[in-house]
This record gives sequence, structure tokens and C-alpha cells, in this order.
Amino acid sequence: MTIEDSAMTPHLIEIPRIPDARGNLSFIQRGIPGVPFDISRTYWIYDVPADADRHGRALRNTAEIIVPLAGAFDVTLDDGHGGTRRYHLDRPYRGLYVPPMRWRVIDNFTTNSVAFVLASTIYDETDYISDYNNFVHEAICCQEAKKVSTPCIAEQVYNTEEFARETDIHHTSSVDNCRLIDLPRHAHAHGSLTVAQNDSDSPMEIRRAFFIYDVPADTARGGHSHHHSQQMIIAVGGSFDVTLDDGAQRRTYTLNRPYRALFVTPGIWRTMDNFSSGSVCLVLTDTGYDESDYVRDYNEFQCLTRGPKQS
Ligand code: T46
Repeated sequence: MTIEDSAMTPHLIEIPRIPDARGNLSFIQRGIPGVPFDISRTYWIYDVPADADRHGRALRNTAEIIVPLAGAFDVTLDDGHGGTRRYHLDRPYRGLYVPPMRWRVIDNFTTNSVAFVLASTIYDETDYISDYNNFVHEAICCQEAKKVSTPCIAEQVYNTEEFARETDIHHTSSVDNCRLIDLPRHAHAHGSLTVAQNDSDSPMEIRRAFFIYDVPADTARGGHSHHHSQQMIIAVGGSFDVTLDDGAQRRTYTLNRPYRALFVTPGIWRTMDNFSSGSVCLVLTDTGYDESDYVRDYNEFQCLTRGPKQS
């Protein structure tokens, strides 16, 4: 099956999972098998009361991947031609790819569950079909299935040589340029939804998402800086502390709101600790994963930051 064919069919995606003693980490970006689009929008649904029904709807041109970052829920997909299938999602390393033009209902949320969704388009109200009869009508009329745009991943992966020629950002990095951002929060009786997408309000483009979960209490993570990667770090479940260090100043943030992101610029050493039990750390970043973007040695970090600092 080609990626174009698979992009028109719902399927479960095995999201890479990297376990270690500090917890599990999973990451998702275009190019992972079963992920056929560039991320344009992300949103997450939380604080859903048990037995709440979220309204069904379909998207005309948007493909989505739904990941249970915490807890479990069911997703029922309907193609409008009589075919329905119910998926039970209960593992943060297993996502469901939903092509455009599928009616979908999410229900059966367990307590404290978090549904994370990656979408191929930014929000557009006209893309939504919220009436089931209209959906069936359009699904029948629309015989020619729409293909998801699939530009080449090679264009997305950053060019290490080009970056290497640039002046290293560590010389000018400052914790003063990092900040908390309150993302839009849509609170309803059937749960809350927060969005981060590639629009003019975003401080960075989102190209990859990763999430850290099953972190044992008293564990620390992080302990590195990035040459280029910018990040938004969000506590979508529970809480933890993030300490930022630019070589001259340190600042610690407690993250405990699913709608509040800590924006971290490149060249900043970060450590994360004080994870509450059951916490989930979501990180949105503007680069694909590349180990050469990391500085993992604090002495090297200090050497890199010894250049003149901007005031
Ligand atoms: C960061 C903090 C907040 C991948 O293969 N792909 C990925 O996208 C990521 C993020 C990691 N990995 C591998 C690299 C390591 O072998 O997963 C393993 C664990 O990564 P690391 O030790 O860097 O995990 P943390 O929690 O210390 O740091 C992570 C991010 O790596 C980092 O960018 O800023 O979270």
C-alpha cells in the first residue's frame, strides 16, 4: 500500500517508545510509519467528566492522529457509506490515524484521560461538518476521495551543515527570552480543549511532538540544551518543574496547567524534576529529532555560553 493509499484509510500507528529508568518517551513527526502529513495544528482534550459525550463531527480536508496521552477512551469512525468501526485507545504509544471525511465520535473517557490530536491543517470552521445527515450526503456525493497533501519529508528535516555554519545561539541565549504562554482554552461541560497551531500567534512552527509519561516520582529528566530547537513544554497531566539556565541565570517554573506552555528558546540548558505521580509532559518543537542538535555535557554548554551576552 502506498502512503497515499494508506492516507485515505484509518489505521493504528505504533508511535516509537523509548523506555528508560526515568520513564517513557514517545515522539511523533512526519516520516514515522503511518504519519503521512506535516503537523499544522495540535490540540488536547482534558478534564472530560466520566460518561460525557463529545459531539460527533467530520472534517472535509483534514487528517488527524488521535493519541491517548493519559487514560483511555473510544473513537468510533463512520465512513458515511455504512462502514463503522470502534477503536479503544489506551496506550500513549499507539495512535489512531483518521483520514478526512470520517464521522467520528469520541466517548467512554476514563477519569483524568487526555486525548492529544495532531491535525494536518490549522483550524478552519468551514472544514467542519457537524450534522451527521449532511456528512452522509457529502460522503455519498464525494466519490473522489480527497488526498492529503504529502510534501516530501526530506524538505522538513533540518540541514545540519547549514546550521553548523551559523553562529551558535548559545552566545546570545537568555532565560529572559523564555516565557509562559497561555494557550486558548475552550472549557465546556463535556471537557476542555486547548489548541497550539502554526498560525501567527504561535512563537514557533510545530513540526514534532513528543511526550514523557510513566515518570517515577523523584526522577529528573532533561540536562541538556539545543543548538536550534525551540520548544513549548506543557504539563497536560499532573505537574513538574522545569529549570532553565542560560549560563548566567537560572529560573524555575512549576508547570501544572494543561493550557499553559513554557516557551524555551535554543541555547538554554533545561532540567525537569518534581514530577507528580501520573504526570504527562507534552513538548511541541520546531525541528525533527536530531541527536546532533543536543548539547548534553554541562562543561561544553558553559564553554558555548561564554560569549558576550545580550543585555
Ligand atoms: C527536551 C526535554 C524537555 C528520540 O529518539 N526522539 C525524540 O523526539 C526525543 C525527544 C528523544 N529521542 C530519544 C533520545 C534518547 O535516546 O529518546 C531518548 C530519551 O531522550 P532524552 O534523554 O533527551 O529525554 P529527556 O526527557 O531528558 O529530554 C527530552 C528531550 O529530548 C529534550 O529535547 O528538551 O525532553
